[in-house]
Amino acid sequence: MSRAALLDDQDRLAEAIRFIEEGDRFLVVSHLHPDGDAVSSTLAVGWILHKLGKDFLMVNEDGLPAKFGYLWGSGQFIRFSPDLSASTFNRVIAVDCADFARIGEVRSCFGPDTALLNIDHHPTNDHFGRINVVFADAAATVEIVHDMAERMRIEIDADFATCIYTGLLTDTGGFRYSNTTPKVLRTAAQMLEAGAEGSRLAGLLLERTTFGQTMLLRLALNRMERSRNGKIAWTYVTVQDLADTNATLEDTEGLVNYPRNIEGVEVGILFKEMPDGGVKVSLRSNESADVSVIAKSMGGGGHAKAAGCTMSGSLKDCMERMIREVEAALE
Ligand SMILES: [Mn+2]
Repeated sequence: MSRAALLDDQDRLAEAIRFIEEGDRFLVVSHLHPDGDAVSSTLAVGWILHKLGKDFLMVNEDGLPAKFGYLWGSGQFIRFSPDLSASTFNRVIAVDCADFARIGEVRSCFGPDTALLNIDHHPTNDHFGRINVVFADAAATVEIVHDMAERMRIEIDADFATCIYTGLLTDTGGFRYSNTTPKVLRTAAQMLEAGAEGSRLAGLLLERTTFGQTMLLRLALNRMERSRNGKIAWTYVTVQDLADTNATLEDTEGLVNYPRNIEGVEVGILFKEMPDGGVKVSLRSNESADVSVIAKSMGGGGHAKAAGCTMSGSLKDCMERMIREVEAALE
């Protein structure tokens, strides 16, 4: 990165710090269906505000996923309810939100003059804040929050370190994705030194499954199919499967990697029959194929290597149509 760009990043961070120091009362929000980075960056910002003796509320339209219950402040991560709209906040900090709409219902807590600090790492972020700290080269939003705390010279403890490590671990797929930079590993190392328990967190977040998840995986593996040339592999999950295995839709997360990971496969697909009709399709590609083009042509979207869409029709019909589309795209 150029020297000018780095200076600009430092200016943005300084602005964000001023925004925090000048206010007394904050609302901290993130995106719907919060993932590890969304939860961790919300709590890490809460931890900073707590250290500074500020008033704050952390609210999300969807509550805290139970597996993050070990994090500092998880008990104060509130699920939005309409009576919260009665209290408005004029300083809001949004973390890990690529666009304003992803904040969801919590927006009803914003006053007409709300000043918004937008801290994020998604390259598609549309800079919806008054102050925008959007660093697309950061692996996770927690990386930016950590840099803020460091710049503010707040002494980091094990609670904060565990939040930061959790966000780094989950957004880099366990330090495996291409966003795992030397800086990510240096920050992670510092968090271990500050008391984060790396192997415990990896076990909890990357390895542990529920019985329902494993039974669902067994069904999905049993049904794995592949195209004649071996370039497309797919499997599916029905509404009945979820009931039979006592699993939830969230338990299907990661299933699409099984077809994608097979040697020779270029596109892996997971079909999920939805309770309210339609079929949700997750597409993953390995090398050359840009699955976002296919997803977009079917009314969905995403990235070149990870995309999705929702189709209408029976599961069988949707599977046949989508596989034909992908075959055509690979020709
Ligand atoms: Mn993130």
